[in-house]
Amino acid sequence: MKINFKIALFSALFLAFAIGACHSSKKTTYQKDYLNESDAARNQRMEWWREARFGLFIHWGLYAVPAGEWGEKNTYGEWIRTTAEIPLKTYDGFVGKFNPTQFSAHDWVQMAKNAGMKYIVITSKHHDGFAIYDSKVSDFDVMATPFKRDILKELADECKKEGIKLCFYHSIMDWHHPDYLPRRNWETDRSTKGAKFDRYVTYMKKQLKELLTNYGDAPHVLWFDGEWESTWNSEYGKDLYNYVRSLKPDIIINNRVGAHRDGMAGFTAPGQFAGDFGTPEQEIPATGLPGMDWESCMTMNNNWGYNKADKNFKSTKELLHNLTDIASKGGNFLLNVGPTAEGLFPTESIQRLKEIGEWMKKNGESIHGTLASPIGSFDWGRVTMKTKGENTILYLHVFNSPSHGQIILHGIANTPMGAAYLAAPMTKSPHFERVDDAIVLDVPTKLLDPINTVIMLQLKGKPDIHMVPVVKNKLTTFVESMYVSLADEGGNAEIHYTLDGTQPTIFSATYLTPIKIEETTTVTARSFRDDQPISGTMQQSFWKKEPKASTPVAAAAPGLQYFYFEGKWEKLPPFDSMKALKKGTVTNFDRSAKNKLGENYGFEYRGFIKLPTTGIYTFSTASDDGSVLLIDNEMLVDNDGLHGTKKVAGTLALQAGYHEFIVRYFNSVGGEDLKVTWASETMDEQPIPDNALFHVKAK
Ligand code: H79
Repeated sequence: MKINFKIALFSALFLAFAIGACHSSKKTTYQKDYLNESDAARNQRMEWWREARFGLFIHWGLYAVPAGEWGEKNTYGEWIRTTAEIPLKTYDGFVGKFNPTQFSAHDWVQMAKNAGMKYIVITSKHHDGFAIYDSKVSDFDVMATPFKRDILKELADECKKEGIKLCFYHSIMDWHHPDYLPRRNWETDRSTKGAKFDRYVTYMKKQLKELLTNYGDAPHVLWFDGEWESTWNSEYGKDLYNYVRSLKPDIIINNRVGAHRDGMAGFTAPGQFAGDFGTPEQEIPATGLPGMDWESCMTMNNNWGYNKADKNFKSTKELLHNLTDIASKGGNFLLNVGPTAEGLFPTESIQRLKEIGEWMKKNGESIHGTLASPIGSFDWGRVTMKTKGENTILYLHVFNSPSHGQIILHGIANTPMGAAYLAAPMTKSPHFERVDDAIVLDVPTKLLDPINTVIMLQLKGKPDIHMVPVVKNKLTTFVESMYVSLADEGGNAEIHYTLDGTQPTIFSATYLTPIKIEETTTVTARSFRDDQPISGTMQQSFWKKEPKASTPVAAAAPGLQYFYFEGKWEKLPPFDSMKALKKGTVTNFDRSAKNKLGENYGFEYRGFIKLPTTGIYTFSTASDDGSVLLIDNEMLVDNDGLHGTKKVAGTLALQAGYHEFIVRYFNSVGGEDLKVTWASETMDEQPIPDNALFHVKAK
């Protein structure tokens, strides 16, 4: 809510100068470039967050009033303003209806704390632009509702008391502020005349300053979102990062402050400004990412905001397995609750938080403050790790009893000192012994905990772990022959291998130089030291492929044919059966025929690609939004759908000469991008050059 007291203005200005920053949105200089930080300083700043491993996300705002229902449909969530295309004036009507009299900061914080969560991230402002706190620079805030209580203030006080770190989610995208651009394309009643994006950025910074100065030691994290629209860029992102840290140097900021997130996978494209941690959304990365901080956020049901009809809740078991999977890969889990307009958590969410808490009370030690598994993931479950003084603890999270009732942990050189059930230390401990490079534990078929039984395995000394030999080759196919390169990443070991699928022993061939193969072959390899195996066994097949025949082309002319289309699509329509608005030839993947706005259009490029040699070729498209690439009328790269810049590659064996070649691409709104590359055994990945692209002139 806005107040125009001169004093407030004066003190805001004074503060701005005192910290050496002003509200101008670009080219601000700060006393320090917070992006230039020593590893030690960064590690110290990230310490509590890395130890926490588990937090509560809360999506709460005006969208709780319609509770997911509008007109005929009841599948909406926090996006309802846009997905149901509700005009601004109508949406503003929810302000008078937001009166969550049953809200209790005490109850909310207790539920998070009892679930074993260490922090809470709540929406100070979501995309709809509504502030759930007392904002002096906006009338679209909680003080304009009948409730008139500063929700963040109450939560900040309660969290402080309970030792929970309160954090704020703040949307960059804003569907309410007149200066925010672009408008939604269905929104015809809000003129963009006079709108200035820079003025919006200044406004956003003023709100952030309120959030960073009025809530005691909160917020501990700023969680940005809605950064993917064409108006946001890295320059704004870096400036915002420095601005926030100049006001609160120890704060942690997510990667969505920048402009190069790789879609829902949530990581920032390499080489780009990436904030402090990656943010996979509704997904968990396949493996950990050494040296990277990340946090997977996830809903309990389908929606982030409250939807009264949405009963598609994940089970407590699934949620706990997600938490464990994420911890085993070195990430944090941010689990969401969407409270009602009365101020209550949905009963299903309360139930799940309670059950998670029951498990965490007994097993939380295997999650909090742990490190990623040093030995990967298993069919039977996951592993987390802690160092304790000079020694190491592996937490074996058993989801299913392993086949043959045994857990086999290959490649561990440390002496096992003890094993016990974490939740039931008095229960008879599982038997363990060393067999060659492995520690083998006997696990009963009936597990103590049907969700996740944690076995604590103590090892003597720091982790001394030797993973299986690594195959260095990118490709597993070849045409004539190939050289297979192996490496022992642990060092100080000898690799022995076989080419007939049998287990290598010390009498098998010793790996010295890359292995030449001329037929489809399975390579099996293991590391040995002092004639003893010290790793598990690696097995990889390499396939000999028949190259696709090329096509003779009589009158090849340089360049590709292009066909241009317009329409609103969520994935590629069948361009080959549609009438093109424009067509012609281009030397490469030129898009100058597109409309001025650069929105809702598509191209099909058609012709031949000429390959210099016979071999294995890899083609890729990196596009925002969707694209596909076809060779000889077969789909090789399927990169379709609405997404930020995303790269997909495909590999196949091809004869030298001409091959039919098609690339299709479309952009809806927001970022536009299309890059097409090729690579072969003898050629590094690069954009396909003009002189490889041809078409046959239509007669
Ligand atoms: O607040 C919750 C959601 O409302 C919000 N993020 C979570 C934490 C959210 N906003 N949008 N989405 C989720 C889905 C949007 C996906 C897309 Fe995109 C936006 C597809 C294309 C543009 C993100 C950016 C994925 C690719 C680029």
